[in-house]
Amino acid sequence: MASDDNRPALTRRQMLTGSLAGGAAIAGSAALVSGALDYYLPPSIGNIKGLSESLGYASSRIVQSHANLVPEYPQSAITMLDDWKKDVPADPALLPHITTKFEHWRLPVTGRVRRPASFSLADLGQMQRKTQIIARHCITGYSSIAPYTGVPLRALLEIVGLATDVRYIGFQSYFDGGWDSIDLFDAFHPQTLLSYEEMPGTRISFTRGAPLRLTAPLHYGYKWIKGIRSIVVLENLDDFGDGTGMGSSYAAKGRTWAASAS
Ligand SMILES: Nc1nc2c(c(=O)[nH]1)N[C@H]1C(S)=C(S)[C@@H](COP(=O)(O)O)O[C@H]1N2
Ligand SMILES: [Mo]
Repeated sequence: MASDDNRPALTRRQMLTGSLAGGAAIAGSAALVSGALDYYLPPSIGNIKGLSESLGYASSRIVQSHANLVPEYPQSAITMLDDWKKDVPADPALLPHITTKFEHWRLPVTGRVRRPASFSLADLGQMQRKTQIIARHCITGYSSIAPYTGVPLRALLEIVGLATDVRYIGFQSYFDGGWDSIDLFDAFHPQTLLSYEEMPGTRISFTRGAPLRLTAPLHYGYKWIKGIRSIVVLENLDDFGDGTGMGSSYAAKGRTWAASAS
């Protein structure tokens, strides 16, 4: 992991403002995302005494998540690796979308959601948009600093709404039939994006993960799933992927599900 030196220092005032804003954001999304609410709130939420405890708990989770922001770099820090030029075999299911420039492509979001939906790239482009230049560390030893533009996964999950029992978000890939999953802490992390542009204004290439690619800032590169085909919202990992409960095609091959890089 890169040194902490690039992380912006948080003043106490910023932390307080951040946690207040976080509290408001939680209150605001409560109606839409009860799964997230469960995640942020302790079991005592149901009584009056529980309310103040719950607010404290929620704000400390928000401060924790800010503390876990990875450094963002200036344009000058971007590295171009030969590795990017490597051809990634695309699933034949993607081929028709190449000629139509993904006009008819849809991302299905299914599972434990209140409003199952599918989204075109144009739909995703109209949601909240974030550009970030961050480091991606491969467990085999090479890192790159690259730009990613896309929609925060959180914004998409707020649109479909999570059931109260949700714990994981699963992804299926066009490339190599890969599948992986993250928990809600990662799903709601502000730097977890579904990235559709590799440079602002330039659609992501197949090598970099077209049509859509996850950034999982706290994790090794193998969790940064390329070529996302569908998203499934899960209560547990039992029936996901190969049905062994491992939650990740890489874990099924011997790596850890957590893939923690920090
Ligand atoms: N579907 C899919 N996604 C994938 C991979 C893969 O083989 N298939 N490789 C992963 C690994 S191991 C790394 S290190 C990063 C590399 O991302 P980059 O090419 O953008 O640097 O993509 C990840 N995403
Ligand atoms: Mo990797």
